[in-house]
Order: sequence, then structure tokens, then C-alpha cells
Amino acid sequence: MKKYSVFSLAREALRYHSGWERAWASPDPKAEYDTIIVGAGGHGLATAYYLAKEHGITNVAVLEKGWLGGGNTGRNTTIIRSNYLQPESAAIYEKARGLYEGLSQELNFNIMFSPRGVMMLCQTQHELRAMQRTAHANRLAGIETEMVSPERVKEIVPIIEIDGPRFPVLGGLWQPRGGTARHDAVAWGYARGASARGVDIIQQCAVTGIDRDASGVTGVQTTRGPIRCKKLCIVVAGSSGVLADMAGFRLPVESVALQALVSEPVKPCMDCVVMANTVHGYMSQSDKGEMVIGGGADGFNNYTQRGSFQHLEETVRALIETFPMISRLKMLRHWGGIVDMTGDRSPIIGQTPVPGIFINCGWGTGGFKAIPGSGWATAEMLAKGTPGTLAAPFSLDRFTEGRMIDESVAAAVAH
Ligand code: FAD
Ligand code: PYC
Repeated sequence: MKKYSVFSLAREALRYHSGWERAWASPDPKAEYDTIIVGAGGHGLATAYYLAKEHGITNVAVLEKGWLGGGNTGRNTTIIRSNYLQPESAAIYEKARGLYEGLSQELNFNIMFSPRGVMMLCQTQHELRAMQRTAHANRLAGIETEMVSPERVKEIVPIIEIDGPRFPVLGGLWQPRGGTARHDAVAWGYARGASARGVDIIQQCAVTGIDRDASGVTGVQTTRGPIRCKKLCIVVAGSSGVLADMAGFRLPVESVALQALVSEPVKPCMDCVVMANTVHGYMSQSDKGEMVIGGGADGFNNYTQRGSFQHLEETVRALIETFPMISRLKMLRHWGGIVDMTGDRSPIIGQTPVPGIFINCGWGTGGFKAIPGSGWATAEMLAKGTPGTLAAPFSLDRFTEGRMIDESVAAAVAH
């Protein structure tokens, strides 16, 4: 892999950019791999990268039915934060946020991490008290967050209306080192790093069946033929239930569309992320100037990867009292992704009832922020055959043992 640097940029500028090589290889599938990862979203690619880098395991294929990063990873609104309530979640989300800080350097790929700060508004007394509790929990977990007054919210976010008649701003939970990153670049950077270390990334290769014998998994059926493997890791977000069905077990997840939209570009007016969870809306400004806006998940289970006018109207209406300026903006595009929701709004990372099959799913509306930490922990589990300390609390068993990790408030997005 050729290193990207100011020197390579200058060299290529002098020869009309004719010498750039492809960022990752596109090999044909081999007959057999030690490990197959299904799903080339951020979580699958990060898992492959850390398997190769941290554990030296490279006889690995990542199989993707479409194009890499084309699922939720390329459809999300890129918010990164770690202000979760429970210690288990704080640990994995903060590990991820920490890795994001150095990821451009580590991958030699600019993921445009922008720690611009995340403000979670409190617009009811109840929300104010819940967020105060979260701030205390964050302090205990060593996560830098603080409660701020309405006046401080206004200083940080001048375009906000704090004295709205229905939803006044009573305070905010501020995470100064939260922020955003370029979603595609995260997928592309991990793909390039994994491919350079010998991982085969195979796009346009849908898994259509899972082969098993009495001792466990033996391989997969794909649209490009059968491939044998010793270990299989399912990392397909909204399609997790479908893949589990192929393997012969059920998962406690529901698939729902989550939608977002962007406005026409405007001059810089908001340099942090704001989430208004009482009214079900959030907003940030992209580097291009578009206001990136999202709301709650669809209220019914579905596999629809697109936006709807009804949702667009609902989300903008929710935010207008708090951000009156958006009433004058034209909206440009809207879209949807399929998110996989668990009952406690925490992910599942662990072994499945089928020996040799592992799963990473259930990130619901909030898995972009977790990609580096989740990939790191899933790679550790695959390498050792059993989850390490970061992943262990998120096992599938917790639903039968009653060990819920309730993050329905921290998940923030209405569902
Ligand atoms: P995906 O990126 O969906 O990757 C799974 C891959 O599996 C897909 O590429 C798919 O094609 C592939 N696949 C499926 N079936 C098969 C098969 N049979 N064979 C082969 N491949 C298959 N999270 C945040 O932290 N912050 C946010 O601001 C945020 N905003 C969001 C906004 C929206 C509109 C949406 C939809 C989600 C948002 N999320 C956010 C959630 C986040 O996007 C997801 O949790 C995360 O991207 C999941 O990553 P993944 O790698 O698990 O899944
Ligand atoms: O998890 O922070 C989040 C989030 C914001 C928008 C969608 N998910």
C-alpha cells in the first residue's frame, strides 16, 4: 500500500494523478477462509482490520451483497459521542471515541474526524434530571461531559431559541470532545487498511445460505458460489434477523427504517452537533454547509431503505421552534437506512447458538460512533474464540439471563 502524504500528493500533481493505485483489491473469492465476515459496513470492515493488525489473522474474507459502506454506514448522520449511562456502554463507546481521535493517522486516510462538541438539550424538567444523572455517571466513568445552563447553550449555539413557548431550553449535557467524522471515509479507510494486510474484501457477493453440520458452521452459500470457513461472523445490521434465520436461530432484534435529510447549503452558522431529544430531532452542519437533520425511527417494522415525505415534515416541524431559521431553508435530499433495534437499545456482540458463528448487531440508531471500539472488541472475540472484557456484557445470553443494559435514553433518537 502506497502511503498517502504531502509528498505523494505533490508527486501525483506533477504527473496528472496518473499514478494512484486502487485503495483496496477486489479479488475473486477463494474456496475456503479461516474466518468469513458477512457485511462490509463499518463494523465488519473494522473487525477485519483489527483481526489482521492486532492478531495477525489475515486468511479472512469480508462478503458484501452491495458496495462497501453502502448500508447504514454510508447513510448515517455521523454523530460521535460516548455520553451513555451504563458503565458497560460507556466503556465501549469511549474506547471507540478515543480510537476515532487518532484514526486518520492510524489508517493513513483522512476520516475528517471533527471533535466539534455534542450538545444534548434538556427541554423538560424530567429530561434535565435524567441528563444530570448521566453527567454524574459519565464523571464516574472518566468521560468528559458537563451540564450547562440555558445561557451557556445559547453562547455555544447562537442560532438556537432558548425561550420557546412550548419547549424552552432548560439546560444541556455538553460533550466537548464528541463530534462527527466523514462516514464513507471511515469505511474506505478500514477497507484500505484491511486489504493492505491481506484481507479479501468481496463486493457484490450476497450470502444466501449458511452451511452447518453437527459440529457447527462449515461455510456459506453466496451469489458467487459456496465458500467454506471455520468461523463466521454476521455483521449485517438491519439484515441480522434474515442471516440468523439462515443459520437456524432467532434474534431479539427488530428492523426499522431510520431517516435523515439535508438542507440546501448555507454559510457556517452552527459549529457543533445539537440533539433535541424531547421533540425528536437533531442537527449539525456539514463542511459543505448543508444542515444535516434527523428525527425518530419509523414507528413500524420495515426493510425500506428510503425517506418518506411524512417523516420529513414531522422532523422539520419538531425542530422549528428550537431552530426558527430552518423554516426558511429548502430541503435537498432525504434517505433511510434499516436499523436493528434490541429491547434494551444496546448492541449484541457474542457467540450464537451455532458453534463457530459469532454476531455483532443491534447497534440500532447509534452504531456509527461505535465502529472502532466494536471492531476492536469483535476482532478480539474472533481471535480468542470468546469475548474479552469490552464485549462480554453484550452477549446474546443477557436476554435470557435478564442482564439488560438499558440505554433507551442515551440512544437519544426516538424509537
Ligand atoms: P451497515 O453499515 O448497515 O453494514 C451492513 C452491511 O451488510 C451492509 O453493507 C449490507 O449490504 C450487508 N449485508 C446485508 N445482508 C447481507 C448478505 N446477505 N450478504 C452480504 N452482505 C449483506 N449512528 C451514530 O452513531 N450516529 C449517528 O449520527 C447515526 N445516524 C444515523 C442516521 C441514519 C439515517 C441511520 C440509518 C443510522 C444512523 N446511525 C447513527 C446508526 C449507524 O448508521 C449504524 O448503527 C451503523 O452504521 C451500523 O453499521 P454496520 O456496519 O453494523 O451496518
Ligand atoms: O446515536 O447519536 C446518535 C445518533 C444521532 C442520530 C442518530 N443516532
